[in-house]
Amino acid sequence: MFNIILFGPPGSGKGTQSEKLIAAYGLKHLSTGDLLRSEIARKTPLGIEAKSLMDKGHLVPDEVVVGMISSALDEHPEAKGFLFDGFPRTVAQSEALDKLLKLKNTEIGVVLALDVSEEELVKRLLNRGLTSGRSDDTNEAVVRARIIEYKQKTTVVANYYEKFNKVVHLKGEGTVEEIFSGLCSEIDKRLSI
Ligand code: B4P
Repeated sequence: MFNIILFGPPGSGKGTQSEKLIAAYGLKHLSTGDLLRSEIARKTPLGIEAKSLMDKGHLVPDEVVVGMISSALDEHPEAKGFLFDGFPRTVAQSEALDKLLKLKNTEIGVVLALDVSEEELVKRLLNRGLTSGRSDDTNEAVVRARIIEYKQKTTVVANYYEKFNKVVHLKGEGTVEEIFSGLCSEIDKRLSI
């Protein structure tokens, strides 16, 4: 089993690249953002609580997202590997993920981190907000709050995995194809070992 974390700030291309990576490598895609938006669409109690936080650009509590990921892992015992997109976003989430994977006798193979400048992130997200219907993409103050939340709580996740020598930084600016090809070459290197 080969498991990947696609890491980066909001708008860095995680969702975009995940679609291509799961098609190329047959991995199971686990996006906490998508899981939360599905709860919101179904108006579940979890979705209602999550929406009020997401609309302010805040993270959802660790126990909520860890619970969702734990269930999703259990639902796919046949998976040949998982692609984690937008998770983990805090050190507590990283520690919880490591424990969940250990129970399944597996671990994270690589953390692929997309680096994108702040102004490009804001531009991309506001642009997506014009068509996506995502309320967290339409307001610049909320977009900037998400980036602040990322700097304060999520950048440390890369430090956590750096301790285990698992992080590779890639430039997240350029065409979608160029970035995809850089990601694939990093994955292929590790799969051929
Ligand atoms: P997510 O759904 O994870 O979304 P995101 O980080 O905002 O965006 P992503 O990185 O996937 O978008 P992409 O660049 O692909 O999170 C939403 C919210 O959910 C969070 O703010 C938080 O509240 C909550 N949440 C989720 N996970 C959580 C967790 N683990 N813990 C706590 N809370 C959690 O796309 C952005 C735009 O850029 C698109 O329009 C795309 O077309 C464009 N784009 C992509 N690549 C490009 C390129 N190379 N050039 C130009 N444009 C590009």
